[in-house]
Amino acid sequence: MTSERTLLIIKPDGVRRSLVGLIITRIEQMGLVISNMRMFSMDDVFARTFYAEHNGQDFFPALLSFMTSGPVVALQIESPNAIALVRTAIGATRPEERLPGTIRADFSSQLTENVAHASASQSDAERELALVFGVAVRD
Ligand code: 3AN
Repeated sequence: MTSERTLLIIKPDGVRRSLVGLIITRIEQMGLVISNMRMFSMDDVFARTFYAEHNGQDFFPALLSFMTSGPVVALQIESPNAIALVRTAIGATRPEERLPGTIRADFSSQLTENVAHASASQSDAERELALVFGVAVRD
C-alpha cells in the first residue's frame, strides 16, 4: 500500500503538561514515520482557518481561545494507512467514547482540552498539512 500523510497536533494542554515526548514515542512505537515537525503558536486567524468547519458552532469561541492559548507541536506522519492509524491512536472526540489506551483517553477526560488533534480524512490531511507546513513539503 502506498504511503499516506497525515497531521497530528499536540495541543496547548499537551505541551503545557509536558506530554510531547510521550506522544511522539507512542507514534514511533507504532512504527509510523515522522517526516516533519514544527512547534508554533496559532494566532486567531490561523485557528479560525484551521477549524473553519466549526465556525458558527456555540463551542467555536472556546475552541479558538484554547487553541491560541500556547504553543502547539505539529507532526507530519507518513506511513501506509497513516490517517486511520493516527485517528485510532488519538481516540474519539467524545470523552465517554474514548477507548483506554488511546492518547485522549489516557491523558484527558475533557471535550475541548483533549491533548491531540489528527486529520480526519485525506482531504483534511492535505488541507491541514498545507496550512501548517506549506504546500511543497518533502522530507
Ligand atoms: P476531532 O478533533 O475529534 O476530529 P472535531 O473536528 O469535531 O473533533 O472538533 C474539533 C475540536 O473541537 C475537538 N477536538 C474539540 O476540542 C472541539 N469540540 C468539538 N465538538 C465540541 C463540542 N460539542 N463542544 C466543545 N468542544 C467541541
